[in-house]
Amino acid sequence: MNSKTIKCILGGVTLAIASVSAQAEEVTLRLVSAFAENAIYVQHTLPWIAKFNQEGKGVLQINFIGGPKAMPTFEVGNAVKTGVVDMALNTGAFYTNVMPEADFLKLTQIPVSEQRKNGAFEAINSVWNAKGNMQYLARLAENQPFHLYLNKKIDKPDLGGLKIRITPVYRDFFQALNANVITTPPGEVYTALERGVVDGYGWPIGGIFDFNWNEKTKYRVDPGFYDAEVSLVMNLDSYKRLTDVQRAYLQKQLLALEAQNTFWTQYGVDETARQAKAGIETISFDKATAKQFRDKAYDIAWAAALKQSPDVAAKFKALFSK
Ligand code: 173
Repeated sequence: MNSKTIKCILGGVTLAIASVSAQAEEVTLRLVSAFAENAIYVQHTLPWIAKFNQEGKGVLQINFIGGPKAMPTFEVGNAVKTGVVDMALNTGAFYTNVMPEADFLKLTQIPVSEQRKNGAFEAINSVWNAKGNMQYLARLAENQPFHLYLNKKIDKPDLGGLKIRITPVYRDFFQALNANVITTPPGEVYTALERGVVDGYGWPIGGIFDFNWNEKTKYRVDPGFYDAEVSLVMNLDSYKRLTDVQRAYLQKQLLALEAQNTFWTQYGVDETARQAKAGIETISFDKATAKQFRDKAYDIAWAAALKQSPDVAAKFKALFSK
């Protein structure tokens, strides 16, 4: 046997050991959240992470690093794209800097269980893979419409003269209602309200108590519009690096997480009651105006989406609508 052959055999042995250990080795995924740790989305997910780690010993683990104190909200998307972290709990509005299409997910009008069946999930992933270097894993919030919260009374859907805190979710709609808009992450809303920098803000039906915004909120405008999309996403390379066993384990747990989405309907009801109890008044319009308001929200958002990214928006619109 010459030395080249020996090297070759040794190399083969090393490779074989490497592949065996790759199969057996537990992998830990680093997860950051774009929402603060006390936010309902994180609180809802922490028990799932604990169970994930309990049942995934020797296979796959999640290391929850933290929220915006660990990484600023609007930087999380890029950190997932580049692999600085493996996973994030995030919403599309916070990573339009990675791909503008991320914000389109607020426009889904069918449950995520149906999105998995009708091709919407694959359509999302083909964009997320190609443009964001991300795998879209699971949607962990559903049935959470967005609302406009105000400190000044309005009697018609006109926000002329009002300064409203936004994210990309609300931009086109609130601007179409004549608002002056200011983009901030959730972490800056309390101070903005306290200092009178804004007269109101957009947020889903639930969660304003998590940040004490109730102390600085007089009115909620009904009806709600869109559906808050909060999801787990993963760096595509990290996802591809998983073994089949690890990926199957992840998938099983992701479906279990989505199966808990029934939580959100009652949560929305409870949060509505809690707001009323806290003295937050509801501003509502007559039936026809309310319908116009909601229709306008969707019309404006789809028009903006179709302008921004015609092919993706057209495909999503067909798959996301009722
Ligand atoms: O208002 C926001 O910060 C926002 O865009 C959002 C998106 C999903 C859930 C909660 C808030």
